[in-house]
Amino acid sequence: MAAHKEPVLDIIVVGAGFAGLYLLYRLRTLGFQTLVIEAADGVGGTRYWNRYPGARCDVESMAYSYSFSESLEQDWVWTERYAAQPEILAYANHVTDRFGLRKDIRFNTWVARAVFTETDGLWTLTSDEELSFGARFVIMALGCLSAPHRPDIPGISEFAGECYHTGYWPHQEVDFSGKTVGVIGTGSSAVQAIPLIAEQAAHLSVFQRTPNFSIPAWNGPLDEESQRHWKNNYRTLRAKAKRTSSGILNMDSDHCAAELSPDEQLRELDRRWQHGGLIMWNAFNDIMTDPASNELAASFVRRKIREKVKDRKTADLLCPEDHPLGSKRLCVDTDYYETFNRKNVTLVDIRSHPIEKITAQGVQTSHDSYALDVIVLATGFDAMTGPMMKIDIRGRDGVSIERKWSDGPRTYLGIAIADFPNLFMVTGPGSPSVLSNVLLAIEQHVDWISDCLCHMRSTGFDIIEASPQAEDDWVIHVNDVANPTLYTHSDSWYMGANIPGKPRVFMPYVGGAANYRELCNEVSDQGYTGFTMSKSAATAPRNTVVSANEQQRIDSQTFSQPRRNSTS
Ligand code: NA7
Repeated sequence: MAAHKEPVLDIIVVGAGFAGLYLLYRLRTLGFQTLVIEAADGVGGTRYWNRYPGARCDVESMAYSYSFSESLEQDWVWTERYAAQPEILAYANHVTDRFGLRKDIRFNTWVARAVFTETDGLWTLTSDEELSFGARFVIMALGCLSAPHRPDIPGISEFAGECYHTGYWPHQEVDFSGKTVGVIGTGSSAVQAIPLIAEQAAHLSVFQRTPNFSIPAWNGPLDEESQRHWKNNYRTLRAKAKRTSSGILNMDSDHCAAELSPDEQLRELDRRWQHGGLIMWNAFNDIMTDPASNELAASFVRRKIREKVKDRKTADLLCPEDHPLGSKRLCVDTDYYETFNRKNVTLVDIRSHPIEKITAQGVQTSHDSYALDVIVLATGFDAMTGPMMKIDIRGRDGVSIERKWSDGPRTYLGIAIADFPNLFMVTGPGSPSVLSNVLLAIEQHVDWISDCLCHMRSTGFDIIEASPQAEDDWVIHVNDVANPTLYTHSDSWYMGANIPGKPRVFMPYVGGAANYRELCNEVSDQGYTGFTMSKSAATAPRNTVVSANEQQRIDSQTFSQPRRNSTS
């Protein structure tokens, strides 16, 4: 590897989604020279790409927002209980401009390779156009759901009509009016898109392999009173959310199902249904560990589906029977089930009659052919590990992330990886990430990583690395808490089961966001246990490795010193 000729930055962040934006704000404020590299021509990450009709958050807008700036919290006005994608993207752009972040983001640059060099302890990132960037630290802020999964259906490239993936939607509006449309997939994206596509299309065929549990959002304009309540109590509400297992208020339950009488169980399920959204996930505190408890909620939702869907056969097909409620991400909908009462909508059961191929004209199953003008692939993502694996990341001795994670992701705290010094991840596998309010999860990781970097700067170390033992122990712990739960009982993207050939490993940390936060704090409070810190060969004799909790103050500084202004 050639020595760096260009200036080497303190930190390169990859990704300008919600994680990358907050990282840039925080690191710049702390005086680190930071550059964000982003593949798109704008900020927003997942919210930039997922522009399909009906795309919106499934955590309520007032909570699905940054907490780091009180004035931002007070100034920004969300208009709906669950904000739609354009409004979330507008929020990301507002934050970018409000804090002057744009000038330190390099857009339209796809990072293809990231290589650590032992000799100088630096990372070199190379774009697909062979532009090279050097930094002491790399922080992967790639998002968990940013590598769209385009299934390898025979003939897919032969289709003569329009074909779109929900995770890679065109910027211009797609007009479905008068067209015959097929949606493949029935996860959250499809559940949000289908009712709106159905309103326009001449006919819509929904190709369903696995039905999902979907809970009504009861979305609508955000009334002034609830906005005022949130804005007057943001500190208390955020603090309360941080003490919960999901970072989402009103979600946790104090009762296991068996503690309640059948009437009380029903009242609780009904209360959560009437409230709407994800809180059905925790109707009882043993819902993800006790099959009987789970079945109470599952059968309640199935009854609701049957009440809504008029055609008996269609209703039966829409009722999930093959996985526990919540073991796949719950969907949150507006009129999803009702859409199947429309005359122009057909549910096609591709579990019984799989798609055999896509032809120039449309979809052919083992039972029938469907002529289509438009195919919408709502087929999800190579979640959590996919975004990292799309980059050729090389740590010590050239070891690749692909090889390192060939049997499933291995991380320490979902933040760091042994053999990949000075590389951090935000909401990486092994952290609660997708099982919690992701905005809170992002802020927790960014704050923790920033504090760690400040600690290193003040102690003079410039290399940090997770120890193999700490990583092994964390992987065991992540599995130990997941294995007794019902999460492992379904073919979900949490398990990597949606991607052919992907190792079947439960990837997020299911031990609870509040517990996890405490564990991370213990690690830092005790001097970064499980990490080793050292000085790079450029600034210290080789082998100056000091375990983090034994470290001594070293006078020379290898970072840029804190500065008041931003990096450019
Ligand atoms: P999901 O939830 O992974 O849903 C993808 C859907 O696509 C799901 O119904 C899949 O069926 C289906 N699928 C995937 N591949 C195929 C093939 N080859 N043939 C037929 N059907 C297929 O992705 P979403 O984008 O909806 O949501 C992702 C997350 O974003 C969501 O959980 C929220 O957190 C936000 P399967 O279930 O595999 O049988």
